[in-house]
Amino acid sequence: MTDGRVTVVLPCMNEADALPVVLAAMPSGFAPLVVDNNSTDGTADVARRAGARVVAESRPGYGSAVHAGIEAADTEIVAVIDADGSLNPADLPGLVADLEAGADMAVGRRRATADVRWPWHARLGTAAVCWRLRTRHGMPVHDIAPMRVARRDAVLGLGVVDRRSGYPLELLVRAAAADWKVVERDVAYGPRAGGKSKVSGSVRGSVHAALDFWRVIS
Ligand SMILES: Nc1nc2c(ncn2[C@@H]2O[C@H](COP(=O)(O)OP(=O)(O)O)[C@@H](O)[C@H]2O)c(=O)[nH]1
Ligand SMILES: [Mg+2]
Repeated sequence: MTDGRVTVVLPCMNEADALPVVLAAMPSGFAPLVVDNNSTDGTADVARRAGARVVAESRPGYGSAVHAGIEAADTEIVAVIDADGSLNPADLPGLVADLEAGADMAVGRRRATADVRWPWHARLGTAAVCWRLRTRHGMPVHDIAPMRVARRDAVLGLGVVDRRSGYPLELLVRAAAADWKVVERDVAYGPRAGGKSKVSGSVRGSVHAALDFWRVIS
């Protein structure tokens, strides 16, 4: 059992360096659930030492880890946030407030802090995909739900099948099809607290993400 009101799913692939910073910033009432995706840097031990619950998911991919975490959650409300320290868990209570005010899902819109490294190809990809989400799917968002809060059973009920980087995008497409009320609010986006980027920081990661996005949205 978690003792928190909200389970915070943290998909992790080698985030031992950044994770302590993220876990230390967890507001009270938010119980971290680290999903360790074949890390080789001791991520699971670091998480346990910091008091987080840990589940292992051997199938690779961001979506695999997120899905495993939501399934393992034992609270009505679940949050998902990156484990690299670029997003601040202190922004989670605001999203939960939106949910409690009637939203089916509350999502963050990244707003860069002064020192962030946010590659142009990542920004452009996000902008293009969100334009498509707004015009084709009527989903009023400007970011691809990098941080989100929703009810566990409802999210599982949407039946998202992507298990890689396309997961958050498919979630938004399915939420639109299900007529969900999705509320977006600004959240701070800063540099990683440590470790290495797996997605937008490299050409390989960016190409994979772009292909995953295209599969979902085309
Ligand atoms: N489980 C799992 N998590 C991943 C994978 N790729 C990225 N992540 C996690 O997703 C979050 C965002 O990835 P990150 O490397 O920061 O991507 P960036 O923000 O585009 O540089 C981090 O918490 C990563 O550990 C993956 O293949 N499997
Ligand atoms: Mg990141």
